[in-house]
Amino acid sequence: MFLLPVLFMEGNMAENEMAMDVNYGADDIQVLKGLEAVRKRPGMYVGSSGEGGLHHLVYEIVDNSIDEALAGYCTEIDVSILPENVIRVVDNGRGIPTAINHSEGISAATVVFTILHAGGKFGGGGYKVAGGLHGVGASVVNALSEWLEVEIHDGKNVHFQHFDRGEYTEEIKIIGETDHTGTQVTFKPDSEIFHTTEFKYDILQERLREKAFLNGGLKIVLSDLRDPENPVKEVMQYDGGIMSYIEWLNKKRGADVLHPDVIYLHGEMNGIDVEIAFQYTTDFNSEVFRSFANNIHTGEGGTHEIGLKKALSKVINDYAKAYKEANEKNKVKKAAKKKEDEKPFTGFSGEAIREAINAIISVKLPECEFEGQTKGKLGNPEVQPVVYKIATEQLTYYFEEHPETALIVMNKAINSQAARDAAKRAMEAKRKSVMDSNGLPGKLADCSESDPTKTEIYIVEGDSAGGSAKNGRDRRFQAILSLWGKMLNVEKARADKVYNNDKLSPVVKALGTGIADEFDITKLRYGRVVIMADADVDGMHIRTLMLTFFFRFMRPLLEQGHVYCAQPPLFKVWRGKNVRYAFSDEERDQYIAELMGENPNAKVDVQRYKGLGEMDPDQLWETTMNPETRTMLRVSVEDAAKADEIMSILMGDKVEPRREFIEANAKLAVNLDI
Ligand code: TTJ
Repeated sequence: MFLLPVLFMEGNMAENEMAMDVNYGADDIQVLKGLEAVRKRPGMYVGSSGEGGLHHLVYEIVDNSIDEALAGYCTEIDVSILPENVIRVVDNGRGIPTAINHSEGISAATVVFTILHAGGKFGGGGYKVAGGLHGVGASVVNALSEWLEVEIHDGKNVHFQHFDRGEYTEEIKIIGETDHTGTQVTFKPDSEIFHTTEFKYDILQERLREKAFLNGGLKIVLSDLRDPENPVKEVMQYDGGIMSYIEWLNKKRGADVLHPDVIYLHGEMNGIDVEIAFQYTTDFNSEVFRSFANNIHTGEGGTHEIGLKKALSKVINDYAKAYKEANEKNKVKKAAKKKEDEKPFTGFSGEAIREAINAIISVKLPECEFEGQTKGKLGNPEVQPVVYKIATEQLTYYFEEHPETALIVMNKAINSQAARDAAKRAMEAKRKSVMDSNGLPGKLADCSESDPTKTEIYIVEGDSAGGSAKNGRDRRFQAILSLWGKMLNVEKARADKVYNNDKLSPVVKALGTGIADEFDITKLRYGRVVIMADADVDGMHIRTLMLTFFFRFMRPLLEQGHVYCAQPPLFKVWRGKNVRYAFSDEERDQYIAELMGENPNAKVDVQRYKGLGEMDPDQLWETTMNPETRTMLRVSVEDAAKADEIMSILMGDKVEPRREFIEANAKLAVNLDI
């Protein structure tokens, strides 16, 4: 198996506390203070000083060009990774104004790159985003770059300015003539700030492709020129916008579609622009909503998503009701009334309506409020009724225009509802039989505490690891559940099958919440649900399966931050009695060096843990389970959504997406030591 991205979630890296070495000049004291603040706490401005923050720099610059495109003046944005991980962004917009900005007394372009939050003032009427990390602007990128250069073509002259760590010694100047307009920014992220300065092509590709889909027609070119032998270039331009995005996602997932047309709804009201595209697939039990506000992915959903879900329920239920009534009238006429038709139409549940949907909603508004754990949830209350109104009106109209699609969607809802009702009956029966015993699975070593705010459960694969965990734990608040048996292919499973699966049903019983429509968070028996699997490929497989299961059947568990991945060490490094545990190759090498000290002949031993089972209970406690010393990663809904997507690709019927995925990730697979 080749499963990955989920596992490389960025940990809570310590913020960089490095102080900056600056000379305070009387005039630019404000500017320097601003830049210093950014360098002192990069996490506050770009999210982290790790990989995420590093890539954020690129989006921050590209967003300026996208604003120019939204204003209607820019059609192409070129992003290049140059040798030594230097980034260059070039657009063909009007060019940042270079004239003196009167409030600051310097060139507007210089203001953009040196004064915090200046970006918006010159944004050319695009949508601005308040709060959170978004739209913090070019000055932040400048402050966090070893150097940055801007070149502006205004149709006549080429203007140029150079900065070092956000500061300049020379004013902006003309260095040549030009016959076109546009802006070019080149920068090298500061290795004094970032733990890593190595850009990952795939990360940039995914995000820039998303931007290209969200801004239909806009041409974004991504190049990787780091290896002169092997230059990479990719053009991303999608005239169909989010409709193309749906088609692309379905293809990538290997999902078959239930109806040929992607349903597209679009409207504007009260200054809020709404765009929706969706299509049903044969991937039952999957429900994918991808939502955006001002081009920013809202992984935790929010008011736009709620508005759309309500509209779907309303229109599809109304359609089915009208359809049934029309049918009954016909039948009365024919005097051939069947018994089942006498039952009143009670409607479909939201889950049944949404089963197997693949949907995108993108809203644009003057000012977004982001909330939630990761600021990934749209909070603006005024958005919900606007989305609801536009979506209900347009979808009703769409169904009138496309009755063949409407019928397919309605029949899908009927089938989904029937399957759910059947599953519910099966669960009811099953639960009765479970309740006859003590209700808890045999492989559960429970804890003595019962207050879920204090307890945690470790889900462990395999008996030897389970044994170590059981003996190493603090039994007062830590429960251990060993998994065994064959993993159910969650992809194909409907809720009733989960209860009959010998691997998943113990998890369901131990957590106490039930699943799917019946899920009830108030019944959760453990506040933290920790997946503890080996740091190898099999471990990743299990993690991916578990996360997919939680994503599909217990999503609120993820939304409310109850799910974690334990982080067992990869190496034990020791010299005599002095023992260290390393979680990466780098850390291992660092500890070896530290333990050797000045003595080149010192004997330092290294053990690579092949699995959790190799650790004795004390080691497992100390490195992985002890709240005082362990690191655990909380799993976000987005991490789980990624796992779900990988699962669909790997377990689906289609060979092509699987082959593509494996090929694309073969590099990583090698790194993973397979
Ligand atoms: C502002 O209004 C007058 C005409 O130009 C508008 C503008 O600033 N356009 C603009 C900015 N296009 N591109 C940018 C830009 C591009 C990059 C790569 C980086 C930055 C900070 C801005």
